[in-house]
Amino acid sequence: MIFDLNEHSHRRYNPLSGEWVLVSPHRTKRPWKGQVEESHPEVAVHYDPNCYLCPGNERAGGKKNPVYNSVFVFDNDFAALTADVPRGSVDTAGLIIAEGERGACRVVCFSPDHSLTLSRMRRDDTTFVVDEWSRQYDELGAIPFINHVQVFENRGEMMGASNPHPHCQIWASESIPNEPAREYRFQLEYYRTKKTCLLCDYLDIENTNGERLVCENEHFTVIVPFWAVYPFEVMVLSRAHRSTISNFDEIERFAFADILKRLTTRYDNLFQTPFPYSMGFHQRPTDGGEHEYHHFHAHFYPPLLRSATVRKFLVGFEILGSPQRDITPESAAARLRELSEQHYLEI
Ligand code: H2U
Ligand code: ZN
Repeated sequence: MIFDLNEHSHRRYNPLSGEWVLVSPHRTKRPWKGQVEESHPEVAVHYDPNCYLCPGNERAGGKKNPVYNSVFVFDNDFAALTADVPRGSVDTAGLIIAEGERGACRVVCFSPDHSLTLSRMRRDDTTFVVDEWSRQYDELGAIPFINHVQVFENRGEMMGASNPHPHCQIWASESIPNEPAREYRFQLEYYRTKKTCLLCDYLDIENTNGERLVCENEHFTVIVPFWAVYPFEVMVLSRAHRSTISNFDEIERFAFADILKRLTTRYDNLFQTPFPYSMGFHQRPTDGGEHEYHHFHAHFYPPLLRSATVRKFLVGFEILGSPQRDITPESAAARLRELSEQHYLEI
């Protein structure tokens, strides 16, 4: 028997995290109903008087939103990280360890229109959001004690988003969070050994092969990574070696808005439903270092598996052993690739 990635159980290595994912392709031989949920397009509510993110409304903390007409940013009223934490640490025998952590949390409303999503916003309007992400990275990163800026969006109730109004969060912190810290370490090791960028080299392989490509434009490529854990997980990579959004020029900022719209439209079209996900950007640390080894990318982690209601849970073997997947990244990419870039609600 000859080892075949499409047939035999195997584990795949994630060179960004040093972890393995178990892939069991034969399990997809279980009948696939190709089930499409009935879509229930709700009436679009452009303004919701009870939404704490809509223009002019009062937020839970008592502050009032201005009547904004583009992007709107505010300090999170329930910030997980604040600037006023006293310095301090605990270390008992190297086993009970804690450190004070300072930071800042903000909320970015993408649009005054309560009904919109990244998939349905105009590219020009999303470009204003990209501009704001860039400004926020620079502004928060310039605070002396901030060493990392994490932009992320939780979309959909399934992912714990508190509100459908199009928005994301930014958590800027003193220390570098686990996920980016690990990626920096692996990218740096690769850069030291090979003298090239890990993700530039990876992108070259994916471009030659094309099996895991979802869509691309002149400046960005969307792929289902070889080591993806979530069924329709993707990475958005800048084609040029950039390390932050604030390194993008004007054309790249527009191209980034374009690729986000195209990807999220494909996602929504997959099960004809607003597709839930957590996404975020990994940009270089803001500690003043060059970090030339780091390559800008976005991760999208969507939980849906084979319909609008069947989701993947990381349970059992996955939280006690290793994560596992049935449909291969190659077949997930093929499905995303064949979808239209015209949103199902706009046909
Ligand atoms: P999520 O939908 O990803 O939970 O983001 C909403 C954030 O908005 C959340 O972090 C904040 C919550 O703390 N928030 C305010 O800052 N003010 C409010 O009035 C309600 C929610
Ligand atoms: Zn709203």
